Amino acid sequence: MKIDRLELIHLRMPLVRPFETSFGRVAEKETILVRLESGGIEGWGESPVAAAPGYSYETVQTAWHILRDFLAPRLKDVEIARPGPIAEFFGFVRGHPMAKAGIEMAILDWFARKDGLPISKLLGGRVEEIPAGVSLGIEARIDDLLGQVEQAAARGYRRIKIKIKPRWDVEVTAAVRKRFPAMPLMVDANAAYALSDADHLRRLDEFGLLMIEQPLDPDDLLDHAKLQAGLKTPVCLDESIKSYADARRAIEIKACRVINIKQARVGGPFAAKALHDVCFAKGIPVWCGGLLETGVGRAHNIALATLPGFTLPGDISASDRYWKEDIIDPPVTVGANGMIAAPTSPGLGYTVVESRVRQRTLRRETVLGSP
Ligand code: OSB
Ligand code: MG
Repeated sequence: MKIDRLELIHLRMPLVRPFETSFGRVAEKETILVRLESGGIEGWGESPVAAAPGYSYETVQTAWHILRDFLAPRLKDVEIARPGPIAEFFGFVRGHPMAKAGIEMAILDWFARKDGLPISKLLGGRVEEIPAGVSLGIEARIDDLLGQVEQAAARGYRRIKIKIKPRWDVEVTAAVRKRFPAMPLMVDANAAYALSDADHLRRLDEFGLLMIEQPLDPDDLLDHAKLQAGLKTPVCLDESIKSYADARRAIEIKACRVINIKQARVGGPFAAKALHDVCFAKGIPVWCGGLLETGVGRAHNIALATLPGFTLPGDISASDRYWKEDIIDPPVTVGANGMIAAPTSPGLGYTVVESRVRQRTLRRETVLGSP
């Protein structure tokens, strides 16, 4: 396959509720969709960057630049024989995994459509449904958060994650745990603490949390290992794990007991699969994280989460937890059993509704092939 046309689409989508983490608050998600065409078949991917470099250094502007000026030109006249890691083409660009991931997802979707198979099959996924979890942001008041947890529990979510930061942590977790004694519960700090907070973080041990996600600086595996040694609650790493090699190191030095896999964070579906495989072999449970993706990125996350090592509910929620109207049809839904059915139809398994995409588009550019 040679790519006839590659398009970038910068979207801005209003969230149903502003989402606040330790690094900031967003009311509208900005993202980049990647659309490719070859022989009359299309393929869709998403680089779920943000407007600001809070979660990672990548933003809409940096990813657009890397995609348009480096990654897309590299694929001109290149014969792509199979879906697979595009690292072989993109090794000359250091970093920028989200930019790379958007293209790799689009290539995977293209091959899946050509073969008439769902993307989950091409990745090697096996199960037909995956457990849904939800990630709830920092709120102005504890009561507001309790209301959100209540709603999520009523919708059947199998696991609830709450965002924490200094002064929005122990008291908040205690209140949620008191109201929902049996709910599988975890917290995500997005790197808001230092090792000197270890005594404080140990207070979370009494709430029977599934895990604490990314408590410390992403670059500091060593301090995570020190923290984990004195903590009953398992440490899960998100921002720290940028590659298969990072996972190997983190497991080796016992910096974590669980890993959150995000395909956009590690450079694409096949890098994510490689990461999954090493964790599966070493008995480290993994779950699929999210970056407030539109339906396109979320469909790719659902497919990834069908791999056998994804034994824990991830941050894969229904479309209506994020958007009034998702850009895919049908929307992602969670059944009364708290499960999401992985599509069995070709490609993403959802239709990208171009009229809704156009409605939310800030910029669209053909970066390879004729406009
Ligand atoms: O740390 O997991 C995170 C959203 C944006 C950036 C970082 C994170 C998150 C989430 C929500 O927790 C994930 C989702 O539901 O898509
Ligand atoms: Mg996280």
